[in-house]
Amino acid sequence: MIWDIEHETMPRADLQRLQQQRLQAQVATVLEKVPFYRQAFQEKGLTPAAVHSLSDLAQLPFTTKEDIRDNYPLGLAAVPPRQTVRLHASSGTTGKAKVVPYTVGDIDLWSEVMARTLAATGVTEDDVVHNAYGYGLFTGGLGFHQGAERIGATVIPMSGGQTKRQIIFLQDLGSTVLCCTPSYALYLAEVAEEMGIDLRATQLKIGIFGAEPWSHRMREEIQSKIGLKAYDIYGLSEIIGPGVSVECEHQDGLHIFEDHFLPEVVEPETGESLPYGERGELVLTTLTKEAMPVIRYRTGDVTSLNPETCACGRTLVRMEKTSGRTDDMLIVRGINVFPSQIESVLLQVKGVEPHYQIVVDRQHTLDDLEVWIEVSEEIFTDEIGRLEALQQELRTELHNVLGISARVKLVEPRSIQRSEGKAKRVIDRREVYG
Ligand code: DLL
Repeated sequence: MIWDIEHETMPRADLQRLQQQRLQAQVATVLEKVPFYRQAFQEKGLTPAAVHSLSDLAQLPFTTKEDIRDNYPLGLAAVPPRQTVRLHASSGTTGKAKVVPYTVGDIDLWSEVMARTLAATGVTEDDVVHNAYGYGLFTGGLGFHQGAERIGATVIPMSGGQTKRQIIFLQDLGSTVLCCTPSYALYLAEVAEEMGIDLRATQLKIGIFGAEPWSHRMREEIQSKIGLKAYDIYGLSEIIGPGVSVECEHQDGLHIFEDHFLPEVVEPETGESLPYGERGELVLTTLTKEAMPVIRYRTGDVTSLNPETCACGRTLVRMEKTSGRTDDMLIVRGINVFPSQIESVLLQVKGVEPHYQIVVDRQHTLDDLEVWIEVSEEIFTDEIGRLEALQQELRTELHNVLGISARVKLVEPRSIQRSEGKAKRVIDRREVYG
């Protein structure tokens, strides 16, 4: 279903006109209210009049994660604290938290884009939404909550944790929609199985999974274990939270709500804009944010854009399912390796579970890549010869996909830590030695 026909199916020429007007207004606001942007524009010799058309966007300065951290906690805010009604924060793996303020208007915008998001996956007021994204500083819980309420669905604000209780409720409360990270969805399936409960027999029909990269094969795995249709949702705190883009029923890319978030793809090294279709780093500019508008934010996420009208009727550009982050991308012996590539291999090989961890180390001067992979219960109790054959098969498959050799360590079922939120897939020990 399309929640906002006017904006989601607008002819692209009209949409671009709207984006341009909004961009001009957003630039004027940051230049008036945020000293950081005044300085960044001055350094490039730019005035507010620099933005005549959307093509001028490419000259504007970027905003990075470091800029948000350097201005911790609220140095990039464009409104005084009394107009702020909520703060969220995302921690990341290192350094200070990125704190994000919201006005009443921002919360309204967020509810609206989340209503569009849920509607795109088929959620209506008749649905019961089991929301297992974490409530709190993380934007997942409250973001989904607001969107589901706006649609008029029934929300169960589960948050993360209490996995057995989640499963009982999934069964007893007639939930039709499951919202959580893809790794937690798999964990729910695993615990349900241990409890002797078949989630495929519940009312669940839609799953909305995101907040971390996951492959198409992982989608198939989740769909077959839980018995629902799994949709990808993308977003980030610095822009709004979840609600930047989502798949529609055709699942051929994620529609970006472009009337609010203006996307570009740039070459990660040079920052040069790339044409539609080419893969690079996603850069987003907010068009209607009040408390913390951001200009050309370097998301670090790798994708490409497709502007063709979708079979669903939406004219909104589609981003390819992200293959990972520029900073998650491991460079091992000079070769780029994405955790998602490893995941797709695991999901292809019989006898292993998609629970894995990647350990990169440095032996003398050479990078060493080791993948810890859980074997299935059945294989684990089998004879040694079968384990060795499996290990060899994985080594060969990983080499085929990655182009470099990796050591494979098979570990016991359930020995890799499960996550209630985002899974931690990579341990890079090279940083420790410098
Ligand atoms: O993860 C917001 C969110 C919540 C999105 C619930 C979807 C569902 P942050 O904690 O700020 O916000 O993390 C944002 O997570 O830059 C991506 O690297 C990654 N990410 C989010 N969604 C996806 C996805 C939320 N569908 C960062 N696929 C982003 C791949 C994703 N990566």
